[in-house]
Amino acid sequence: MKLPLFERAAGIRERTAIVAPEGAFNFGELLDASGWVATRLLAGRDDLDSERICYLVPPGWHHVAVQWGIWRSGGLAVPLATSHPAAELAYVLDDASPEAVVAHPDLIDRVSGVAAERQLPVLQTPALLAEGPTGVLPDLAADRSAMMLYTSGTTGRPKGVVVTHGNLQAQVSSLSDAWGWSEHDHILLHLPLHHVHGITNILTSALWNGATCEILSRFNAVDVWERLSRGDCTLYMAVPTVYRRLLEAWQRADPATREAWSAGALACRLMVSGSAALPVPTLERWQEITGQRLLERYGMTEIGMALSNPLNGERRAGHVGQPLPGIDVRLVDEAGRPVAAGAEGEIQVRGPTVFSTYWRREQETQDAFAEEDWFNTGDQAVVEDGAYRILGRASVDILKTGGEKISALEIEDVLRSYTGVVDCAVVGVPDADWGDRVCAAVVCEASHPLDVDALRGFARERLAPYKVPKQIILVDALPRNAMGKVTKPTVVELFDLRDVD
Ligand code: MCA
Ligand code: AMP
Repeated sequence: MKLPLFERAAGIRERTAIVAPEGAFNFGELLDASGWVATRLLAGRDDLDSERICYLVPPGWHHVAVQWGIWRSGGLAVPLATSHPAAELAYVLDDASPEAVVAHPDLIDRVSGVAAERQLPVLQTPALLAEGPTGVLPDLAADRSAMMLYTSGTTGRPKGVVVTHGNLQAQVSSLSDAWGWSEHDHILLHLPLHHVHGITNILTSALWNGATCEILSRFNAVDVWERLSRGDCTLYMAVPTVYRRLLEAWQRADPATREAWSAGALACRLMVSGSAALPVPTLERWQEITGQRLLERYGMTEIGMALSNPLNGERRAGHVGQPLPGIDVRLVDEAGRPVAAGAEGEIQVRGPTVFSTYWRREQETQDAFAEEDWFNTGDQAVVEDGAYRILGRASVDILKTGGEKISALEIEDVLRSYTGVVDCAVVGVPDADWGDRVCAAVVCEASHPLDVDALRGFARERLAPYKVPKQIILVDALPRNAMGKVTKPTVVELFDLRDVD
């Protein structure tokens, strides 16, 4: 069976698929280049049979050609985060146990050492996608694994969420119906390509619909405004922190520039916010300056998108709307029973969009599901006049900073491994810019004065930059309850609540 994503592309070879720092490429070029990548990865075999291929490639043409090439060879695509230090990359390589790593010349130094230590071959772009022979590529069924994205949870280190081609198709089809995607769409992409938001909602949705995805190498508020002001982008999607950055840049601009930028934003047919709660003042201010009412939606790596405000109809501030087409959503109480109308509960999701498994973690996969295939999201919500409102997460140890989900426990483990640290507590302090600002209270040995900058440097070598605490304070003891458990809400109070909307 041929996968519909590639079949559809074959029917529109001349349309522009990707505009990237490397140039503009049509669907025919994407099929050709990904065919050469797939043939090289196969190296004479019929099918990669879901072997993992990790790739560290900046957002752009090479990235997309490599992703499609892995898919077309029957491999399981494991994108590596371009912001991660070698230690985080090493963790993913150990967990995913890929057969090879693909690296872009700009990033190869970060991964070549850790790959060599594991005797993994490193294949380089652009050579991997240079013109060459195209062999026979395998036919793939929808239940074949497509990609694995790493996500933090309440236990242990990040887990690989395995998504099948069928899951991906269901996610993209649902969003296409709900948000009215068509081949006439043109969307900007600057979000990282190791998350569902960038990969599924933007890149794959565009390519599925024969639309154009224009990739910026990184986020810069002025660049985004300048690009929007050309008036030919139809869609824009980002996280709340990005909208806040855009508002700040607009505020700093002169009146003529503001007018041009606002007109560009108004020319879009839809602007979407998600990955974290959109503060109502951000939504309102955005509408004031652009005339656009942001559409807020809710999703998760394991399920894609589940809830969305409508394309046409009321987009209620502070709410995430209704279940998307084809997706079952319900709220349950602590015993797992559906709650009465209007009561709070945990969101459960079921449907063809829900992931297949956590990579090599059978028990955790089982624990994540209730009876009848309902996935437990760990998010609390309530339905008010037919629209869901997210109330927060069940666990205080899962934080969202600038749209990145992180585990406080993982950061604590790293801080505790630093000589002189006796104990620590990592918390998310409410912050208007980041959502949760990652902060740490640290207890150190009385005999061992601690250099906070050195501790931060230690963390920076081991953790993704967004996990490194923005603020570290030294305390004599951590606040604990009668059971001896650290009371995290009291730890939060040790830090400033800055300028929170
Ligand atoms: C960068 N920094 C951060 C973050 N990003 N700190 C905390 N949280 C962050 N998210 C730090 C850097 O380490 C650096 O610190 C300083 O901020 C400036 O870094 P820079 O790279 O210039 O930052 P930026 O380019 O302005 O990045 C901010 C950003 C980015 C654009 C908001 O974080 C971003 O693109 N976030 C979106 C992530 C995303 O796509 N999430 C979706 C996952 P220092 O100066 O100390 O070195 S959720 C998902 O996929 C689900 C399914 C869903 O619902 O969508
Ligand atoms: P991730 O697994 O990184 O995809 O993050 C998913 C989590 O982001 C969800 O479980 C929610 O906690 C949070 N999230 C996503 N969208 C929203 C939203 N619109 N409002 C509040 N939280 C959100």
